[in-house]
Amino acid sequence: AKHVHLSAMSPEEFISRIMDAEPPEIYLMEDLKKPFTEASMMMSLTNLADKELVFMISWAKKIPGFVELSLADQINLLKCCWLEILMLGLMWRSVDHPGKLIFSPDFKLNREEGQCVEGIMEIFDMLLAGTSRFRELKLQREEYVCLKAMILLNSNLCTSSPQTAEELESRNKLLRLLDSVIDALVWAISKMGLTTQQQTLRLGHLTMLLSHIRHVSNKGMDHLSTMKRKNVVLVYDLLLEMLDANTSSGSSSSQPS
Ligand code: AOE
Repeated sequence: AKHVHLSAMSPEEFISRIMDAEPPEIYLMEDLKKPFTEASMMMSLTNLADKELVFMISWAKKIPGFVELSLADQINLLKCCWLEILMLGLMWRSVDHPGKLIFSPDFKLNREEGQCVEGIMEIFDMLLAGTSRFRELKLQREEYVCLKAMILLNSNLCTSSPQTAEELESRNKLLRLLDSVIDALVWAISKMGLTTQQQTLRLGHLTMLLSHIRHVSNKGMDHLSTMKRKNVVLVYDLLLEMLDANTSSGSSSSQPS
């Protein structure tokens, strides 16, 4: 079932493909010297994000149809949503650990530990609130993978205005891809043995959580750029340069600066 065209793929097949695309568990592999300082905590968080972003690119490429989009669209989508994707992943890992943020199996923080970084507790609280909401809803793995793909494919829709024929074609592919993900999510919800009305409500509740995630991501971006102004976040590897070298424009609009 490797080369099935998107339009010929059942929601079930689509979900199984995006489940296979899931990144592995990522370990930080540092000896965390507690108590944290502002610099050491930000450094560990940044190191973790660096590793996760590498896997995020391979994850995106495994979503059926993603690599058929124009390169410009692929890059813009990832640029717009990388922090939202990281945050949804974090919420998913933390869902069974009330009050804790499971950044990785070897890097878990509770909200009080956020005290050492100025402004971070506010973000932690919003992340914990989203996590609690997913816990209340008993988010299923199938739903989680669909939501993550939805964030990626939806991140750019309202800001891109296609000019050329090529851009238009890529945008149409993007819209069809988004349809497939919505179909997949609807199918996943329909497997849960709910009434039709309950299924509709669940779809509404799950998609409304995406607006909370977008909000937290915007707040997190602001926070990251104030940290960078204070020089707390040091240069994050060569990752950014590597990514920028692959772009046609060489711009990085969502890079906190
Ligand atoms: C959330 C989830 C997660 O798994 C890891 C992290 C680590 C840092 C956390 C963040 C999080 C939650 C919000 C926090 C933030 C630190 C401060 C903020 C707590 O309040 C994020 C560390 C980010 C490090 C910066 C990495 C730069 C990436 C640039 C990306 C980019 O511009 N492009 C083009 C890359 C696109 C790649 C796919």
